[in-house]
Amino acid sequence: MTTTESDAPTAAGSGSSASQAFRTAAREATAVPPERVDEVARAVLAGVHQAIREHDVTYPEFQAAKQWLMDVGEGGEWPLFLDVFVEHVVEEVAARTQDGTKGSIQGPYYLPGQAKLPWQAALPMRPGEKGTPLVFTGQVRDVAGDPVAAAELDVWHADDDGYYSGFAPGIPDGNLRGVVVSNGHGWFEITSVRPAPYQIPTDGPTGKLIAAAGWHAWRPAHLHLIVRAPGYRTITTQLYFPGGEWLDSDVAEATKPELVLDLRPQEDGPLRAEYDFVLERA
Ligand code: MBD
Ligand code: FE
Repeated sequence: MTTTESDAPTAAGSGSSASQAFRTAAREATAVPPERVDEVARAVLAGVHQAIREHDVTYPEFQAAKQWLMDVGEGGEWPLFLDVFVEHVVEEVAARTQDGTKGSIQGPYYLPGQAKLPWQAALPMRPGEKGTPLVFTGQVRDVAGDPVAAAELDVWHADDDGYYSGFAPGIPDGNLRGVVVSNGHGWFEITSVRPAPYQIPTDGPTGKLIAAAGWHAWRPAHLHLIVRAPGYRTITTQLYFPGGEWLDSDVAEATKPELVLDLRPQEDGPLRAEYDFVLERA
């Protein structure tokens, strides 16, 4: 499928922009000892060998797979592909030792260094930003139930068309991104717009695999957060809307029942959503 043939919105170039963001992210160099490389690389290869034997994979299929792997690299979609199809298991392993609020995958669209905002703030948005106005409130506490003041809530989310600033073209830098700092009671109140569900770009190799396999390309609407405070273990997570489409079939398998927002019943005004975060000591 090409962009012009598709009637669904596509985030042209979002997948490859994610490669650029990954390369420029400050990351600690990890020296992996040879025994560990041996053990894990061997297991990965054994899994591939097993799939080939079990499914009688042919030479033409092997060559098609090789071509596709080259396309993913050349299209810059490895961060997109790996975060959609693999990261959830890495998070599952990390979660084995984690207390407090559940984590979820970071995904490919985080950008550090966003504007610091007071506890009660609107995320940067375009004049007349399209979508349902959203007010997201809550409290940051520690596992003992005491408020955590000056916690940073590093928030980012898609717009009403499902696009992320910094990745899809034509959106101002920093749109719907910000670092909100909790007050003395641990409270925060973030004004934004409700994000739309996210569709994996259909015009790249990741989208082509999804179409070729007959899968769907959707993630439920979500807010991304990194919550951090000095002395506490940082939580990277996502929050979802109750009853949201794709909540039970997220292509990235990154939903958890504990990560659904509480929507406050209301007659009019903005959509009001609540969530409290619990941090454990680092
Ligand atoms: C997203 O918005 C996202 O959160 C993930 C995990 C993968 C692709 C797009
Ligand atoms: Fe996302």
